[in-house]
Amino acid sequence: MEKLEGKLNATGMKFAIVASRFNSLVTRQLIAGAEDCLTRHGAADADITLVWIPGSFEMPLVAKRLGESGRFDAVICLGAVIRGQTPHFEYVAAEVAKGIAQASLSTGVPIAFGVLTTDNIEQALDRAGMKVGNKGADAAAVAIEMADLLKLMD
Ligand code: INI
Repeated sequence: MEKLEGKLNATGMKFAIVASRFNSLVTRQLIAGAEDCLTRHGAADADITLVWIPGSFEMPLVAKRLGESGRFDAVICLGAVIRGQTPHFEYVAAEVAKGIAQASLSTGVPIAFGVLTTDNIEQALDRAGMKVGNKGADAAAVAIEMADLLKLMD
């Protein structure tokens, strides 16, 4: 039986990280986790491009453009949408998730969803390197695995 499974080897791969400035207290920690994961798994620092955007709502368009550029093996989206901060929480969270999925499908480039959706800032910080791991690092690991898997499928 043939088995295809991506490995966590980022050597020679190029990544774009898209991060929102909104809630940057949280997103800076997600970026740190993602960078650490990428370089620990062999990515060169020069092969990581960080793109700042105003808020998570802007993420799908930028992720799509980065995917279309052909410059990156994978894109990692990092944001924090916090319920207490806006009555639009449901809309922003849903649109970002849908938009990122669409961008990945339309470009054929893996785009990892590292956007926290939480009730409050504490829950967000807990998932950005405090109590419950670092979702930026998790998203980066998914990006590496998916990029490797797609290469195997070429
Ligand atoms: N953007 C976020 O990334 N997180 C949030 O929690 C948030 N809240 O609470 O409003 C948020 N809003 C900004 C939004 O992403 C857009 O930048 C804005 O609507 C302009 O398009």
